[in-house]
Amino acid sequence: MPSWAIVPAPVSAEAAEGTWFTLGPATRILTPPGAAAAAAAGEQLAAVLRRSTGLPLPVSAAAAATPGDAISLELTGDGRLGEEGYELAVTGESATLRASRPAGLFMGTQTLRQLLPAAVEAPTGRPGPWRLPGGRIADRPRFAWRGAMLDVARHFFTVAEVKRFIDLLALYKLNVLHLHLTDDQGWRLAIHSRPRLAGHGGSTQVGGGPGGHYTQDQYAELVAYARDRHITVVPEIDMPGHTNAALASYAELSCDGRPRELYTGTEVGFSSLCVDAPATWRFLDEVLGELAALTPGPFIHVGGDEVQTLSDRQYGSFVERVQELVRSHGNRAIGWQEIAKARLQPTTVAQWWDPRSGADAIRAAVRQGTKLVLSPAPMTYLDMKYDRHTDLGLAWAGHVEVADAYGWDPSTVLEGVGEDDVLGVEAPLWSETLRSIADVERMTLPRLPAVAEVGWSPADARDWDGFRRRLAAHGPRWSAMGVGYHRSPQVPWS
Ligand code: TNX
Repeated sequence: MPSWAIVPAPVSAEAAEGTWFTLGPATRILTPPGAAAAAAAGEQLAAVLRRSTGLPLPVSAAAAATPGDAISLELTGDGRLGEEGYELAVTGESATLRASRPAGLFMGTQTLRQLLPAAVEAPTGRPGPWRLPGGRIADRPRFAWRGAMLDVARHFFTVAEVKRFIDLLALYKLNVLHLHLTDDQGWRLAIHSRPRLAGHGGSTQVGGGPGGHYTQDQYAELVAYARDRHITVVPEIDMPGHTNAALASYAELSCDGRPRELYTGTEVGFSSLCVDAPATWRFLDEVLGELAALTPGPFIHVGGDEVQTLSDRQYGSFVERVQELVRSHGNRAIGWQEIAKARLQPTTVAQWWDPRSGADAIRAAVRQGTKLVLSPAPMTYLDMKYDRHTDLGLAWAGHVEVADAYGWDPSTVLEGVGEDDVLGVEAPLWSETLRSIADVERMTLPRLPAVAEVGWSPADARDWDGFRRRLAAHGPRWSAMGVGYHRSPQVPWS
């Protein structure tokens, strides 16, 4: 494998030593004629490169096959490279990116960015030269679901801040943004039929700040921004627990009919919807109906974690009924691992997070055909401290250093669960201790790229020592982007 610092590592790469393609004033970006989504990948690449290089890089539909002095994006017209796979060939005269689908072209342009000098990420002009190393890459993802979760409930993050987070996902070829939209401390999405959810339930956050929420237009803007980067937003409405903000907004959701006080602490497990009350099911039908209308992707996350106030029977029948409700609105349900205690429909997905408990129920569900998203806290939780010196974050699952985030394999990490049972991986970032997007970035980098490589790269393309060297080259890239990161002592930063 050449010494290129591509993260996640591609399936195969071969350098043509001594060959370089230098971008210049005459370089063009060519896109497949008549394919709007593919043309968009070319425009997005141009937008990144123009700011720092100052080159015009005009984007136009290709007239003939692969001319010189161009970055050519081509669609193969068959399914050979899969939904997200691509091939990149760089000679002294041109760069050619081939994919079967627009998503593959987009993924390939992320590799192209990473092959250029770090300064290419700067928002304003830099000197260059802007050279791509010659060679060939063939690449496609190992898993279909490669996600990150952002908790906008414990602390609220604005549309502009979430877009910055999406930009990081895109750079590392992640394709799912799971938004944790509701919790005890805040309800962050306007629901027209229930205006007090956002208006009252969204009015605070952990520590008592002003909170905030997204209007439906703002939320749709986030979904579109992600979709333009081939990222699907999976919205989460946590239930039946983690619902204090809803209980504070609508008294009929509690069995005693009394409104709860807004909550700004960080305890978990105390709140629950009144699971047998008709008012609860009217409420959930309205909320999930409005959410389904805003959700182009198939999945809606229904939470289901850490309920301590219900019997197993109550919990199980709640989950079974809610997955049916999600289905009735045309979506597939995903929930935290606890939902494996219920009878799951074959299309429902469980998200494994807590290796301390529940493994038998998960294995039983998997034997019935349930697919898993893997988010084991000791490896993937971006809110865990790196080490004892980290000021931000929690430590209930231990410390998560870069080597922990990197050093595991999805097909062996949980006994009784193999490659085919795994839909993919996801790194959750809970925000109890994170008050700003700078805090978010410092916990996300450099661990998110580690999880991205676990989800994308074949096992035989991965090794820790190579990874930490490649990762080190991304520090200057993040600095050029104006994004902060944790200088983990495990990575040989220059
Ligand atoms: C557990 S992970 C939770 C969250 C907390 C997180 C903190 C999960 C499904 N539930 O409510 O924010 O730990 O690390």
